[in-house]
Amino acid sequence: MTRVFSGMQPTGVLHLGNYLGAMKQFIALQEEGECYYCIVDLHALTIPRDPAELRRRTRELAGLYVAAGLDPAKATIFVQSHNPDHAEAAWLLQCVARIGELSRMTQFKDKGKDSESATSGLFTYPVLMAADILLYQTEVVPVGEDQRQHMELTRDLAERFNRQYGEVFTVPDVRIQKATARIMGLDNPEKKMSKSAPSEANYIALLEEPKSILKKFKRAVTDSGTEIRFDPEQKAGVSNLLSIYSAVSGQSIDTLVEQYQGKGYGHLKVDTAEAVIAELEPLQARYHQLMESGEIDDILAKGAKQARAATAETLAKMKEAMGLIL
Ligand code: ATP
Ligand code: LTN
Repeated sequence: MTRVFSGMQPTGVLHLGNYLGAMKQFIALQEEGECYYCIVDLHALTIPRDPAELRRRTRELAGLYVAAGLDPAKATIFVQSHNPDHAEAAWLLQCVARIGELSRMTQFKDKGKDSESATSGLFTYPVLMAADILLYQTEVVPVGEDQRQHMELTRDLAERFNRQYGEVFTVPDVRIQKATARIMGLDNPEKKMSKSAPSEANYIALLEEPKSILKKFKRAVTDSGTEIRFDPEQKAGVSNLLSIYSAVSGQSIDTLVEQYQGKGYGHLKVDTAEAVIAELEPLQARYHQLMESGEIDDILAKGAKQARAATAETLAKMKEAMGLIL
């Protein structure tokens, strides 16, 4: 069975971009692979957070994973800090990673490079991500487009370690779902939908009320034309709506374009909103039920045990290869 690993940060609200770009792939892969899905709370610490909020968001994300369709009987769902091997392996890999390559990471350049007060954790963030992945001998990592550079670094670190210390790691492949790799913001279709966006009009949260979802789609920014066609360069807003509609309805973009010939943007917006609401309603119902029952804490306890069991051998191999006494 293919080993699959991916993670999401328990920060901000989870949005439709996370769901379509990452989570839907997680759900599909659990049918064919041995999957580990992690809530990366240690990564969240790279930017100062309110401790109570981090705890709440961590449970919330776990609940959303399960409510969206991840099945704890098929996949291991766990919190990163519950398996201490991640932090330990990250240290070992920091002694393989180079300052030069970490300085070139665009996420670091965007978020911290020019700030004296940025944490050193923000700088070594991608090394912890590499540790997450490599510890599980992962073969496939499903993520959105923005993680491509981090995945290249992960592969480089695996190859360098194997060369320097002997074969320990599987070199993982990235898996990016093209059609939904970059869902754009509703208020600005030139930028990706993001939970750190300054305006709430940018995203649809997974737990958002139907009324509010409809309102945001109605106000979604499009061009001043009237023609409905898929053209992300010239018609970013309309194309984004078509991508979203297609992903939640299962209809191809070509079919939708044909169906909306001669109809205005207004129709497309309302129908997209309704399709999104229909997709999210069962998820929202399951979420509330899960959280109230306390079931989520049992799922995370079981996941932590499974995760620890999966990484012990690789961590021991790393230490041994590097010259530590076991
Ligand atoms: P931020 O926007 O604050 O950088 P984020 O929304 O990217 O955060 P992450 O936790 O970093 O959230 O991402 C979780 C997963 O969702 C990653 O695999 C990421 O690639 C994917 N993802 C995030 N935004 C989008 C988007 N707009 N379209 C498609 N996939 C996305
Ligand atoms: N950097 C990723 C989150 C992340 C991750 C991982 C993704 C941390 N560790 C391991 C895949 C595999 C992000 O910001 N989306």
